[in-house]
Amino acid sequence: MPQSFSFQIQTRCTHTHARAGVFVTPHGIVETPRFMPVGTLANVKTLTPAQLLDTGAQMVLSNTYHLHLQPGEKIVAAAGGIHKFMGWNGPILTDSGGFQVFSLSEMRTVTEAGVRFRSPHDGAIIELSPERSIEIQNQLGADVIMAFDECPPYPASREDVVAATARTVRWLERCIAAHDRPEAALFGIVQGGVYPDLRVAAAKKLVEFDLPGYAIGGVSVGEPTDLMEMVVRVTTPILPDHKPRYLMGIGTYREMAQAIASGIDLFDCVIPTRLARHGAALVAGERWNLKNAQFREDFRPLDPSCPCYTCQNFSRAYISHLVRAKELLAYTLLSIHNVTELIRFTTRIRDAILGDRFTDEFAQYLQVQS
Ligand code: PRF
Ligand code: ZN
Repeated sequence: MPQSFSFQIQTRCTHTHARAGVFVTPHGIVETPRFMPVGTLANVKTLTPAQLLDTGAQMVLSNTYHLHLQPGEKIVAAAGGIHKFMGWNGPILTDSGGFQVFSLSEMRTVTEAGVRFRSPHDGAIIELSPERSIEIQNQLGADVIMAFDECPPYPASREDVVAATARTVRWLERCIAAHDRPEAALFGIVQGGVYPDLRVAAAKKLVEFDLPGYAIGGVSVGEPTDLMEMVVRVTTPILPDHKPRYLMGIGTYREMAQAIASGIDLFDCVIPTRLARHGAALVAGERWNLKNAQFREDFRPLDPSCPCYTCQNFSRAYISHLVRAKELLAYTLLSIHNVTELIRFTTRIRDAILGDRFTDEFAQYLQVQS
């Protein structure tokens, strides 16, 4: 690991593979396990950095694909890097763009060289490759950068997944060769679809590169939850114990609790901010639509036990009113609550691991599904 990074495990759960750790980056620490809010276009939608800090956020995720399309990495670099540009002085991780090209772009062609697609803004042809992705990410200047990978869809034939997984390993070698900025830690991404032997083989390959951290990708692409949990269970033991592990694009209670029990440390997901923009709140493990009539005269906070600014100052009735009137403040208040809620879920698990109470307190999420 580059000098400015370290990962210390503080406590291990005595019943599962869960661990509580501290990941040190050049822009501060990340106490794990932890949920990372998504700031795709160099902002977590509707939140100022001060509001974001109050949610308990430590590391924030941003996106190579989106920032390359607009405003372009040159502008971010000219601003002094992504931290200065977006006014967030804490740790930042950028995703490589691989997954976004595969999930968001039409008319893409994939070759060994890389991916070619049309800009959804102006139709211009854009090419991303392992080298380009790393170069763009280094210009953006995040603390953690991700390898450029090929994420096969679900379902996909074994043959197709073998090819995508092998290509992801070859692309990783090119990412490592292109990466020349010690201020950033390059994480590798394990692909392999829902084939346990392919996952294990890919993870073994990646570990040979002795990277500062590893991610599990290619999950939550439409497969049933039990298959996703199986993938995490078989892959995690292969990854080095003393390096941070990141499960990409996951952010439901059960999936996070299960993955933490398998030894995952980091998560990201757009769920809390996307739900907020649809007028929904995450409360007591449920999704509440604030437009519902039941909230019109309900003067209690969203969640009386929540310490967030929204719950400390506003009622369900008020938020329901804002949502119905389509007032922009609705989305900010709901995002503050939802992001706080998911981070708080992971910090409650972290505290439980530190006190070795994880399996007692989170038993409802940990039963294996048949
Ligand atoms: N690869 C990358 N980013 C991702 C994923 C992936 O497989 C996922 C999987 N759902 C989310 N984000 N590079
Ligand atoms: Zn709240």
